[in-house]
Amino acid sequence: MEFENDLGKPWKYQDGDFTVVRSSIWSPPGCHPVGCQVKLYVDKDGRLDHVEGDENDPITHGRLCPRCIALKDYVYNPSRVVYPMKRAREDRGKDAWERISWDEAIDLVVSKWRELTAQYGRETFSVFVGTGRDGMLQQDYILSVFKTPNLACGLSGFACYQPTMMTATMTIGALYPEMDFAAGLEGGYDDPQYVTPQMIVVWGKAPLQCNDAGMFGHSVIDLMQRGAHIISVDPRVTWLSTRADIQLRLRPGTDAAMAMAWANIIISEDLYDHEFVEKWCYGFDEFAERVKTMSPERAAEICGVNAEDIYAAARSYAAAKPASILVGLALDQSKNGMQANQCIMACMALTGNLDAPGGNVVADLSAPEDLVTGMSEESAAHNTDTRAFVTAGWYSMSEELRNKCIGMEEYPTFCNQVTITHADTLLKTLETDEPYPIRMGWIQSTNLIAPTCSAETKRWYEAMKRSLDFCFGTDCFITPTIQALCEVFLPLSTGPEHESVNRTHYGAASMTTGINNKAITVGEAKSDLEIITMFADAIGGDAKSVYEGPIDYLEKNRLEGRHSFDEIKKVVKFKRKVYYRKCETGRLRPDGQPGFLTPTGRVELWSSQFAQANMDPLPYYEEPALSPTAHPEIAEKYPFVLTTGARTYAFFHSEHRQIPRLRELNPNPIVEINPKDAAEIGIADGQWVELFNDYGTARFKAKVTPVVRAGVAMAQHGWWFPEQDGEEPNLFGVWQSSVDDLVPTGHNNPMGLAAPYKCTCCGIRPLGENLDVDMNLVWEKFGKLV
Ligand SMILES: Nc1nc2c(c(=O)[nH]1)N[C@H]1C(S)=C(S)[C@@H](COP(=O)(O)OP(=O)(O)OC[C@H]3O[C@@H](n4cnc5c(=O)[nH]c(N)nc54)[C@H](O)[C@@H]3O)O[C@H]1N2
Ligand SMILES: Nc1nc2c(c(=O)[nH]1)N[C@H]1C(S)=C(S)[C@@H](COP(=O)(O)OP(=O)(O)OC[C@H]3O[C@@H](n4cnc5c(=O)[nH]c(N)nc54)[C@H](O)[C@@H]3O)O[C@H]1N2
Ligand code: SF4
Ligand SMILES: [Mo]
Repeated sequence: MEFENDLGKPWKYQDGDFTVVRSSIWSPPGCHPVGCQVKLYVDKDGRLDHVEGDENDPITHGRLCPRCIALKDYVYNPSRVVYPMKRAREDRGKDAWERISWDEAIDLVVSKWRELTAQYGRETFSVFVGTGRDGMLQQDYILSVFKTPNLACGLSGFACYQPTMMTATMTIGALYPEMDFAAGLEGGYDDPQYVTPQMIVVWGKAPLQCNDAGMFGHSVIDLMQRGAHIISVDPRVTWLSTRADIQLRLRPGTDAAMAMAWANIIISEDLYDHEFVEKWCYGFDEFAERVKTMSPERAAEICGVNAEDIYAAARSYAAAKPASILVGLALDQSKNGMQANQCIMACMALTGNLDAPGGNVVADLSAPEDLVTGMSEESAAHNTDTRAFVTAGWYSMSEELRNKCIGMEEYPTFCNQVTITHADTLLKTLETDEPYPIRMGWIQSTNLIAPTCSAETKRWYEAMKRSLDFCFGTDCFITPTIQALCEVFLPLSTGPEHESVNRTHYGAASMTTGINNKAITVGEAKSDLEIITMFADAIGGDAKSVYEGPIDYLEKNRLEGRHSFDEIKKVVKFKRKVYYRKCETGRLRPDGQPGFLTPTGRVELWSSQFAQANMDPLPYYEEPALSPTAHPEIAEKYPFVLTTGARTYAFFHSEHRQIPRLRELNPNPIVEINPKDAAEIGIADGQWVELFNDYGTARFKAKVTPVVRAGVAMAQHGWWFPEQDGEEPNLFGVWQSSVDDLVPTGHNNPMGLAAPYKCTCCGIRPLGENLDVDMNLVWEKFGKLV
């Protein structure tokens, strides 16, 4: 336990009239678990006065993004609901909510659960979850309390890090290798063990906006200041790409061709690390043979970039020692993305950068003194669980029940490893009651119709309305999803209102552990942990066989040492030890043997686990199914490649639209279009347009800008308008700019993973109307805090 890392002030201290609580903050509001340390200034009345960055944070040194600075506006937002509420089923969609007590709310849910599961079986209850945040770490407990095999994420192909995780597990035998930004090292960038990467490849990722999965995005800038160079593989010009040595502005969805060409160059020009390959790689010859089919010239044609730039990029990456690659969401949001990632991870291994200081660090699951607990022996032994840190609840159910997980028949690898339903299959079940009806739902941590965790969103909305006899939701706000579907609302406390633990990379490849300290109380809102405890108490019986309450959860399951929460919370954040070249020391395998946790004990360039799971064991290029480039008949109707969801500083997915200060940064839903395209279809900068394809339509304000490639439309996701009428049919205007309505279901890879959120097609037509948001109205509605 590295208590000495904390050099700063005590976790709680007095500053004039304020009590300052230092906290490694997590959700709500949503964020990926970077856990940037904040100082929460609480006034004499126990109210949050303001938030500052904590200069004692060993990683961020007090830097914050606008969402944390605006935290107070979220906590005391006038539209926030801090009491439980109910309404009648026939009042779904109406503002007919009535305040009730927590006891009544829990009773209502549990009695409905007893009634419906008695009639239809435990599997009739589906718990809808969104992206990782506080709630995700408790998904395991939700399963162990409710014993349902149907934890559901509506994101098609679980196209958020699961494909990347699966690729890493099946080729490297560990969760994805993160860029080494010295986060776990005691001395940070100056630690004697650390080597600054000479080259950082930013591949389909926006680290500055996203701070994705616990990677402190700004560290890229820190490292640039220390000499790191940048290569950008992104169709868009970004702040980072304008500082890059080489920009590869590829056509969306073609990353596998690009990555194969990189591997081809590295092998054919003999730029690889022979010793590492000899000792630690499996299937080199077959892999080399396969990537040879993708010449840089062919890749250049597919990707729409210059072949010389591909050569230069692969050579510079291979020459830089060390070099690291940041892989992002773009690789999950294409059916062919796992193959791209397979090559990218192969490049890390081929160049000797895998698990090297300043390269990409392999996740350290088996380190005995700071083991990620909760990893069942079963999953550790078989290396089958990409979310190994959350499986106790899954294995607390009988095999018979687990086998009822929707999608198990078609995608057993997916369901068993991700321990979650297969989204597109669940959608069909909700539409047809096949193989059995889903009659009860919990909107636990998603705003799926907003649109976030859905594709062909209107279908989800209709299907859930028809299928669910009873539905309840937990959130801070009445979201469009809750307004459309729920009978009971359970108010959720925000980060400053509860205690929790914050592990970067969700504990999968943690570099730091932070403590989310409680500073204030607001209304009757409760945390995810408190809510699940109330359910466990009300249900009793086998609901408690795995679950022993939140204190147990915090103290035993999420802390690296055997220290009490009270002890550790004073530290606020500590670092996990980092070990390099773990394949040599036996740290990657439960049996302590050298090597990787794959069937061959090596990095499998020819993946035996891909082969077992019905996938080609070697990488290949597959053109996006709805590609206007490859299919003239598509191009005629829908000439643009549509890529969606690039993040902004202002919002976390569908959140923060009701925070005027953040909304000012991005008042309207934006689609970016290249000036050449705009001129051709007669669109002026700032004009409203409609995007359309076979699946739906959505309206956006056009930003005409050369930062986007010609032929590509880049649209934002997660839009709703909290300032608008919330009742059906308007539902806060949720259907106006619903970009996921244009994303098709049914385009996952053979394992059931990945989906074309970043490479589908659309047409664009100009609109006569001006739909600009009236920011005065937004300020009027949400500007005055309560
Ligand atoms: N077109 C397109 N669609 C996308 C994407 C894209 O790139 N393009 N990205 C996809 C990705 S990667 C993801 S992960 C999904 C995200 O999808 P979601 O997770 O559904 O998105 P959010 O809007 O962040 O969160 C939903 C709700 O959770 C609540 N919430 C926040 N914190 C907590 C908490 O700690 N506990 C609980 N119980 N609730 C909380 C929020 O108030 C919010 O209403 O969106 C996906 N949708
Ligand atoms: N502020 C903020 N931060 C967030 C979130 C948020 O909503 N807001 N969401 C969180 C979540 S759940 C996730 S999963 C992460 C995602 O974080 P990132 O991985 O950074 O994902 P994106 O911002 O969706 O996209 C990254 C880049 O991919 C580019 N891109 C688009 N299509 C392609 C393509 O086909 N190929 C390549 N190579 N690049 C492409 C985009 O131009 C963009 O610059 O962010 C997390 N952090
Ligand atoms: S990444 Fe930004 S929003 Fe998330 S905790 Fe850090 S400062 Fe706050
Ligand atoms: Mo995500």
